[in-house]
Amino acid sequence: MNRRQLLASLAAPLRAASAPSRPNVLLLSVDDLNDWVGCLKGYPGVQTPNIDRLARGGVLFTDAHCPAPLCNPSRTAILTGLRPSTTGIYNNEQYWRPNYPNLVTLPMHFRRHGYHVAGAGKIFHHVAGFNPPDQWDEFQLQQFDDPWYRRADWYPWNKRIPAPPGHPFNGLSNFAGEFDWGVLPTAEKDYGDQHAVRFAQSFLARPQSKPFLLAIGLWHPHIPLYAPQRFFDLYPEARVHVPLTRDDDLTDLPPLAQKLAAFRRDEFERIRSTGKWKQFVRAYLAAISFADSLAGDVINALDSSPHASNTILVFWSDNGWHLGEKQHVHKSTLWQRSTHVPLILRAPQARFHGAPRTQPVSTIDLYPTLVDLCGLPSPDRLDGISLRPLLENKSAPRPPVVSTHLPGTHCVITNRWRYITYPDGAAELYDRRADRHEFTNLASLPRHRALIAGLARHAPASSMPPVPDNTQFNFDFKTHTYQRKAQP
Ligand SMILES: [Ca+2]
Repeated sequence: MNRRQLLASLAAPLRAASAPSRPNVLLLSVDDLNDWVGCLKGYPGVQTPNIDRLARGGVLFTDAHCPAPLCNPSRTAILTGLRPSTTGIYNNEQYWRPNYPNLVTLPMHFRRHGYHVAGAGKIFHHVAGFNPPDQWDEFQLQQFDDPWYRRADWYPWNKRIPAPPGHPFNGLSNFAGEFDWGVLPTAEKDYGDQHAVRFAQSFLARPQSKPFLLAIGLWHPHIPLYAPQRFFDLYPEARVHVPLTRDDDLTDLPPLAQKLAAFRRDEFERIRSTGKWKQFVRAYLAAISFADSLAGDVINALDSSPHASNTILVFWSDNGWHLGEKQHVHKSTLWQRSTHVPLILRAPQARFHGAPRTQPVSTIDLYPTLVDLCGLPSPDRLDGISLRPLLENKSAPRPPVVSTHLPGTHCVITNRWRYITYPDGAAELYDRRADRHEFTNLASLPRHRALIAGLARHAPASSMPPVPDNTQFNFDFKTHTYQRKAQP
């Protein structure tokens, strides 16, 4: 071997080793977490040290919103990259797979392009039929804090056990099953989400021969608001405050908005009339800090792993949550409480990091962003827009953000305004800068006519009618197949 050949033989493996390899992706999600996070300042005094630390070390999007304010439509939109108005999937009772057998979701797309794709917990909606096994190379199903409550037909993998003594722990008997809160009579390590955390820890500790996409979906702080005592201890009841609300807040809402606010109103009325509003808020805070601790365990597992320097980490929530604002204690509305969510992206490219990005963005932008950052070809249609330009330039312009609840029921969000439109032509308009609680609907003021016309142009021009819901299919969990029922 002459010197030239020797150099060539030495250079070849060096070139191979330094060839750009695709980054890994860790998608870390929580459920029903609104902006009550330290770095988003939604509730002064909330304790989320792990999320805040991630925000400081990555890019915090301070004005991120969900594509739909409810679990299944939001998660389906984020993971398919298509809005509810594109797919016709608006509620928790619509499977995506039998309606769109050929749809390539985010995990599938990565799988098809050489990634090892793994997941645990709640990524797609958590009921059987929403999470086809062909999405994943490996998947660990959601384990619940309250297995006694879980219906056998919806959660066939769940081992049913009787409710523990003391249940329901909020002291309100016959209070809608899942709507409970308190401390479970169990060790912290036995809460349901810990199974997903352990899956992440074990996965990340292993060397991987291919680039990977790992999706870890935490249930908390979704109801039931169960958390270990130490998280309740962070919030002595005397120091907890309920959100600022106004008794006349609903008087300027159009009828369809009144209807959204009234959804499950009975639960809020009961919490308030039994003097438990503050306890309910406290339980949400405890569940948030528990979620933060669990998220911290996953982040630490990544940071102490061999994959730390080549993994894009995205932290997100599927939708927000009301705690009495607009006389409402759920989601499924298009106000700030329901649409505003935490979104943090930490990329190996540290040059992206630093100043928070304040332009409104949507979590539906995640699919195109990750495809872009990982150098994968883009699917034919995605409704979101890559966040990469905004990562590279914090002043990059962005179009207004749209969130959709029902056909023809959308909000359009800009830095300054929130415009909500209903299929009957009614509207709401809020000045987000002057009225952050969205108390005053300005839509009827003639001086805003041109502004409203401009915002309305950003709402989807038409909405796909709802696709058939689960009652139209026989679903078999063992074979994961769907059969359309005969039409009458
Ligand atoms: Ca949710």
